[in-house]
Amino acid sequence: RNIERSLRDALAHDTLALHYQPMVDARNGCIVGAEALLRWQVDGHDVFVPDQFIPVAEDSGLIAELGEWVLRQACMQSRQWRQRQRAIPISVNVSPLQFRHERFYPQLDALMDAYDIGPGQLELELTERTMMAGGDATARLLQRIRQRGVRLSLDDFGTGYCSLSYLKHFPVDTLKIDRSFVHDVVVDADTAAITRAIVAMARSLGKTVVAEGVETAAQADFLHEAGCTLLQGFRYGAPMPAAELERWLAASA
Ligand code: G
Ligand code: G
Ligand code: MN
Ligand code: NA
Repeated sequence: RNIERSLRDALAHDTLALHYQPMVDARNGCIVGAEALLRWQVDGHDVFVPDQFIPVAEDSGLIAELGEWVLRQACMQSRQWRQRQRAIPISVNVSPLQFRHERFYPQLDALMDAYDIGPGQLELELTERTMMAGGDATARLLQRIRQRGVRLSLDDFGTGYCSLSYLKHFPVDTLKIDRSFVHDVVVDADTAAITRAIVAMARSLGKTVVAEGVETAAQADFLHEAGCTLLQGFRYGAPMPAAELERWLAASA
């Protein structure tokens, strides 16, 4: 395929970049983390968006290489912020096939060593689909990753088939409430009730709760009041180049 050839080229020539979206403390708006989001741009314009090229990378087998590139960039950035600014945890998205690839854990382990990434400084965002597939082997791998000091985050929570009671079986540190819920909390009473229940249950299980896609003050107020500790969304900042996030970090140091 056309995208596949271009993607090989982009990997070889560094047309790819990670952008970073701030996660803020719901109490005071301070940056306490960032989600890395892959961008493929020329002159500031998207060539393709991740929803187009990640599936191509998965189908063509390029995902292991692309995934390693992403992890390496995130680890390099983490070390740089630790040395030059202040350490903030970085969350990296991992696609299902990337996660199941035999090279995944060895790559992760080696990169943690190479860039001297401490416990809690790296978090992986996985969807329910990724965590539910693969049975015991997946469960063991998830445990191993956490024992390595890497946090696990359940991404897009609420869009899959997971029942609330199943939450206790997922070995995750963080739960990210999908932006479709966040969008509706202030307009739909049922969504508000469900979201309150999700946050309360997650907190009672000792998990950090992040709301994604926060765009308005009303949403932020609702979520903060419901007990959500971290907020992420255009209200605080869109995904931005590392240099831009650095200016924020400098300003809030
Ligand atoms: O915000 P954005 O449009 O970039 O993200 C679209 C989708 O692409 C999201 O579901 C996000 O999780 C995914 N995505 C973004 N960056 C990466 C990445 O580095 N690796 C993987 N596997 N998925 C990513
Ligand atoms: O699936 P995942 O949660 O990784 O997807 C992240 C995606 O959400 C990225 O494409 C990012 O650009 C997008 N995003 C981040 N903040 C907002 C927001 O406030 N509103 C909307 N509509 N999208 C957002
Ligand atoms: Mn994500
Ligand atoms: Na998400």
